[in-house]
Amino acid sequence: MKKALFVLTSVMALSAVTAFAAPKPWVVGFSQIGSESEWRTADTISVQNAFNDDPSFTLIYSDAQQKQENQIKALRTFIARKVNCIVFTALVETGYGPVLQEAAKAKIPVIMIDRDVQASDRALRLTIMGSDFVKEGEKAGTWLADYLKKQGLDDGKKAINIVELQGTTGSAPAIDRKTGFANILKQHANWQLTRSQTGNFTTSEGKAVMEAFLKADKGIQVLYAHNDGMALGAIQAIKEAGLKPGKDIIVVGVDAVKGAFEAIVAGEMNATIECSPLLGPQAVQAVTDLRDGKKLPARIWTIEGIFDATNAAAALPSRQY
Ligand code: GYE
Repeated sequence: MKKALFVLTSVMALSAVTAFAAPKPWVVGFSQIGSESEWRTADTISVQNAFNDDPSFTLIYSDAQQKQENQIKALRTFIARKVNCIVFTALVETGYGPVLQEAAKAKIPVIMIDRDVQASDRALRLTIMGSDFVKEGEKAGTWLADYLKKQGLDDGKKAINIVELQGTTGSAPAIDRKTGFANILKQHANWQLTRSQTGNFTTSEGKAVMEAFLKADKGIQVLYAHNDGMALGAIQAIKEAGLKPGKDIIVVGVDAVKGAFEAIVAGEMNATIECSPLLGPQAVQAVTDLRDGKKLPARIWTIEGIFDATNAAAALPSRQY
């Protein structure tokens, strides 16, 4: 009798444990590209906080420090560890086909955030969430056309001398922001893109490349930078060359980071096209839906605006990045 009672209580205790134990957290591997910009830092923090705040997930974070081989290694480690899901930002578009195939073979779903892989590899990932970089480039061009017209600076005939600072060569935002801006440039026969070089999305390289541009060309009227970090570096170079950024040279960037708002308010930058890095909550939602067996949309867009002297000061206090 005593023994039977012991067995019974043990079974009860065991079923109580099974009934109340929290399910094992889902393990998510996040392969980030590095920390090249203010934008990237905000993005990393957003994703880490969103997953770490949810006890039903365990996040494994890996920083590739701008090296594709590090990123491929990290993805292989995630596959070997049999994570439940991979969240991935591709440094450049090409070169990930084989590792994505390995993930597919291991039945590990891959959710891209921010930067996508090349079109021919897109069937290997589940979805992509982030910004429309082509549209951002188009917004920059359209904003410029409008501004030049309002300022009476463009008669449609006299050449407008534009220089471009590109992002990391081969990355989705550099390719697409160039394409988007070129779409608008094509509509203005007198706009001339006289120089276009990579500044690798960093402030220091943006400054160095702009210094070289300014040395070679005294007639630059517009700078279009693929991110604000490079624009802010270029602003330094423009000042050091004895010119007034925002006045002698119109400066347009992308991201809408705090530094750009401050430069616009100071009259040293003219516009920034918003690209939100706050992808964490959206990423958690997508992974949760995936875990719940829901079908994810093929594309999850973020919604973004444009900031210039007309609205930057009012928006600045509430900016999160
Ligand atoms: O614009 C830039 C960053 O991939 C959209 O990468 C991102 C870009 C962002 O370094 O600042």
